[in-house]
Amino acid sequence: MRIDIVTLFPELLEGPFSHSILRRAQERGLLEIHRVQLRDFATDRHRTVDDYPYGGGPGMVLMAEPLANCLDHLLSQRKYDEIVYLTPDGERLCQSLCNRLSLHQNLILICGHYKGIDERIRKLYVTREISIGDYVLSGGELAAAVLVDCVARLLPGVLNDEASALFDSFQDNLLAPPVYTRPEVFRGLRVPEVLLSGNQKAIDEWRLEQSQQRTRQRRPDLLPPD
Ligand code: 6GU
Repeated sequence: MRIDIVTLFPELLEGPFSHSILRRAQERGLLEIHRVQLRDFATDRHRTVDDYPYGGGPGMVLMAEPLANCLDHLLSQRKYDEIVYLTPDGERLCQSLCNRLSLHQNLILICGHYKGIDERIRKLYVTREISIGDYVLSGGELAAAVLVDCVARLLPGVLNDEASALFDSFQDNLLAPPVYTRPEVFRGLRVPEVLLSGNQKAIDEWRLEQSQQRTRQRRPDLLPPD
């Protein structure tokens, strides 16, 4: 998968992809991330990318022209499956959307700033608008990093134990069960006996029960209505 991220702050997107699973995914050639500096597509000598909103009000708006030039440049190189604009008024990101996005070959992510981007870019280019939750970030970069992380770990070959994404919280609308590792007793707290029993059927049943119980207690909204 190739992801082009259009941003005014490419430095914000260096750290998140340089370690651990995302780094390995890139080293293995499973994931290619390109940071595209929007300012390089400005048309005046001051390299202006934002301007005051028509109608007044606080904040600045990312201008249509630099964004259109940038997107036209990318679109002239290859076909993209989706052009995603990260915005708090977009569709809320969830695991099933990550699953669907992970099936694509080429994505563009647009990071907004200030009061957002000129509405005409949304009309003319953007195919999908995504929010990562009901709170406001100062820009789309952290949201883009979240989206890339969630999607990249689903690509075949990225996780070492390929089955492990299948058992994540949310993959089946259940929260994950508790996990334990050595030692058997820590500050007086024992690992549940069943996990030491070697009885895989009993272990699977216990995990399912714990998942259901956790989901009922913490996230009843995830359960089907009865
Ligand atoms: Cl995608 N962008 C910004 N600026 N804030 C957000 C968001 C995105 N998702 C949640 N809050």
